[in-house]
Amino acid sequence: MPVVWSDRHRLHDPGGEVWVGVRTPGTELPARAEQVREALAEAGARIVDAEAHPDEAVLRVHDPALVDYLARAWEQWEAAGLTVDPGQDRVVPYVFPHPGLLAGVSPAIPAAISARAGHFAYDTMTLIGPGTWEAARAAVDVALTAADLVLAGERAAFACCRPPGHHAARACFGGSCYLNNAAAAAARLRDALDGPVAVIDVDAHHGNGTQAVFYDDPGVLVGSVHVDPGAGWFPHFLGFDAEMGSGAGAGANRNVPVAPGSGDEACLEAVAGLVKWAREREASALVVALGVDAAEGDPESPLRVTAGGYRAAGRALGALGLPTVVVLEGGYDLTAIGRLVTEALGGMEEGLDSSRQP
Ligand code: SP5
Ligand code: ZN
Repeated sequence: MPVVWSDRHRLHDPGGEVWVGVRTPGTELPARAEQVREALAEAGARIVDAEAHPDEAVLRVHDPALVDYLARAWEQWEAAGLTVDPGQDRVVPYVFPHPGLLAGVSPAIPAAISARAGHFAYDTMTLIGPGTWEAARAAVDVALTAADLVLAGERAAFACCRPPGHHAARACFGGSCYLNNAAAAAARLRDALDGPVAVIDVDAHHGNGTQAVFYDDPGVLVGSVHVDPGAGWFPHFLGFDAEMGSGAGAGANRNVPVAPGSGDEACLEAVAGLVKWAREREASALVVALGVDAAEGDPESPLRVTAGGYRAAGRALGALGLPTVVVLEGGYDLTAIGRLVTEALGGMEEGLDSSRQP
C-alpha cells in the first residue's frame, strides 16, 4: 500500500516531557518516523508526499480556539519572555481549569500565555517548541492525503505521520498529541461515504481523543483496545468499558481494556471483537490507529505483543475487506518499530487479499 509522508515532521522536537514536575527525556522523537519509513521503503513500499489541505479539514474535528492556540503558542511564549525568565525553552502549562474549580462556570481563556497553556493542554508532558505547529499540521495533511488515496480507489494507504494524534480531543491536547490525525481522516471518509466509518485503535493506550471527538456521533464507530487504565496506565481517567457513546452516538463507542502483561492472545481476541463489531454495524470504511507500543520491549507500555501478533492483528483488520486508512500513532522502541509496522501492514494486505476470495 502507498505510504504517505512529510519531511516537516522533523520540525517537531518535543525537547523532553515534564513528568511529575521533572523534565525527562521524551520518547516521541523524529527518529521514529524515519525508522518506520526506512523499513517500509526497504520492503518495497511506494512513498508519496503529503498534499497540503485547507484548515477546514482540521476544523471538522477541532475547535477553532485550539487550532488558533497551537498555531501561535510558541511565538507568544517567546514574546512573553518566558524563554529568558524563567528560562523555559518549551511551552509548559502550570495551571488548569479543573472542573471542580469551575463549579459549572465556563472558564475564561487566560490573558497570560503561561496560563493559556493549561486551558488547552491537559497534561504537562506534551511540550510546544518552535516547529511543533508546522509538524502537527503536516501530520494531519499526511492522514488526509492517505484518506484521499483511498477515496480515489486505493484499497488501503498508510499515513506515516508524527507527532501522533489519538490523545487530542476537540478543544484540548496531551499524550504527545496535538491534532488528531486519525480523526481527521475518519471525518473525511465519513463525509464522502454512505454508512458509518469505523476507527479501530490498537495503540497500547486508550484513544481518548478520538473517542471524545466522535462521542455523540453515530457516523463514526470508535473502538479501542489498550492497557487497562484501571491498572494505573495513561490516560488514567478514560478508556473503561462503560464508555459507550452518548446521545445519537450511544452504542457507537467501544473500549476493550486488557491487563498489563497481556500478549498476543488477549490482544488478538480484543481486536477480533472490534472487527466483529465493525462488521455487524456495517461499516463502510476503516481507519486503523496503528500504535506499535503494545510490543514487548516498548518503553511506554507493559503489553507484550510480538511481531507475529502485529501481523495477525493486521490480517484480522484487513479481512474486513473495507477501504482502509492506517495512521501511525505510538511506538517508541526505535530498534523494533520499523519491523512492527511492516508486519502489521503486511498482515493487512494478506487480510485484504483473503477478503477478495469468493
Ligand atoms: C501516542 C502515545 O502513545 N502517547 C503515549 C502517551 C503516554 N505517555 C504516558 C507517560 C507516562 C509517564 N511516563 C514516564 C516516562 C518518563 N519520561
Ligand atoms: Zn500509545
